[in-house]
Amino acid sequence: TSADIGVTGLAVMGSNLARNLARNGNTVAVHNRTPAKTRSLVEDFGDEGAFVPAESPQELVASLKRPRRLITMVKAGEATDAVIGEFAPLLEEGDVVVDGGNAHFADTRRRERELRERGIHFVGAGISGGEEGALRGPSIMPGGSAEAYASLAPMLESIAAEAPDGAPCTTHVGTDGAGHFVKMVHNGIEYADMQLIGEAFHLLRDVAGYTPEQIADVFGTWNRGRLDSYLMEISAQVLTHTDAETGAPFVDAVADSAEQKGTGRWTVQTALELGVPVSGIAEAVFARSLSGHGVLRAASSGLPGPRAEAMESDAAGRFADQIEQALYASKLVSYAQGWHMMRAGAQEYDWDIDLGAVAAIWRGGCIIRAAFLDRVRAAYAADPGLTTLLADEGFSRELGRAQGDWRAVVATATRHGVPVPGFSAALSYYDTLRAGRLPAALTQAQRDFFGAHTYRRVDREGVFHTRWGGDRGEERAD
Ligand code: 2AM
Repeated sequence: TSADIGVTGLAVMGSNLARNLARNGNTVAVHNRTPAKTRSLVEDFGDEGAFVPAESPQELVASLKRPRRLITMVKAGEATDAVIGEFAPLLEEGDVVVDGGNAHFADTRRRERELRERGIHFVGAGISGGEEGALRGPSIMPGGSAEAYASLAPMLESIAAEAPDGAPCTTHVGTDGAGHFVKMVHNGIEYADMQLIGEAFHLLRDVAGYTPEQIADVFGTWNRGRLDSYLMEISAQVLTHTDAETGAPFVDAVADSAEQKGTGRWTVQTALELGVPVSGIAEAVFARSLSGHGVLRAASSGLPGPRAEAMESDAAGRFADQIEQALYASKLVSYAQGWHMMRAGAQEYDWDIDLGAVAAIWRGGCIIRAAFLDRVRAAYAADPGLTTLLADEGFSRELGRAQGDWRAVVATATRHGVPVPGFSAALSYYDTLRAGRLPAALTQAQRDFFGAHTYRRVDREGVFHTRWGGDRGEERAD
């Protein structure tokens, strides 16, 4: 009974998290269903800190100080339920179980409720940063009771990434599924970021005529400005890489069909249920999906496209600058949509989410870490009730400066037949929000015509219906 915390599930993420905990002075009990992994972890990395290997769940639980703290790092879904089912009977009131996997927040809510009935705290913690992050400092998004968070905070803060200002990249996000919910939105935003960078690449390659090497330079320049981010940096690195086998740019050797594990899809599904338009994220999910429809693409490859005029080389440099504006503005829209979704989720599930704090803990460790997130943090610090990030004074000024180039990029892409679903969906969202009047008025009239679905009027209160099939007189419908 000497271990500060237990980790069960010692695949790469679990092992690295256990090592991170041990390296930071915690005594870590480690367990895996297949004990060989436990042994090899201790053999290979035992000198990094204090590990207590356990061969069985009973042994693991017996080695923990009380109240016990146990992190499960197994696959989301049935495996997580199986592991919880195995450990819960061995635990006591006041013990804390943390699920560090990529669980769906609805599962986390259910598990939290079930364990709470037995007096056990359940914390669903989103962890981002991949394998490296788990080892050297991830962004950690824990959801659960305040009491459970208090008992975990020193440990989580010790292993989390540090933001540029030195703050640990973890905070108590909210109760039950709040942590896994914001992790889900994080991943949705990550999809959108990647899609937007992909569109910039596509335009620079096919319209501006740049080589991957030249595009890496452009990305490198952007990465020193307001687009400074981990994803921009690794994109530049990928583009300078040469394929060992063919000697061609590596990016040309990779099959152009993107896969997904499902968190982007979850984000969009949940957004649809909450009624939050996350069109930037949705377009990113659909773009990956469409890229993978090889048969459909082959059947469509003969469809006519525009005759594209080649771009002069001096125009290309100007175009690259415009793309930076389009990318920045579109990114801002995706983030605004993601934050709208977190606000809506917090309201629906009664979570007290500090929207600025979420931005703060994404400044380091996670895949979308970026200088930009400190701006988002500051926007919510200035106005915690901010309706949309787009309305923040600084951001709206930048959108004002970007919008001309943004439109030019979407227009040029369209003329050249280069798909920009991310840029154009973001621009449409922006223009929809700006619009004084929307054709939703006609939609409502159509609905009233064919289905007597009623409408409201601009000039007075009430609900109305027009007798379309009869004398076209108007009647009150409320
Ligand atoms: P294993 O090494 O015994 O397969 C990622 O798959 C991690 O989750 C691995 O450590 C794996 O253990 C563990 N895991 C997957 N399914 C599990 C289950 N049903 N019970 C316990 N551990 C499981």
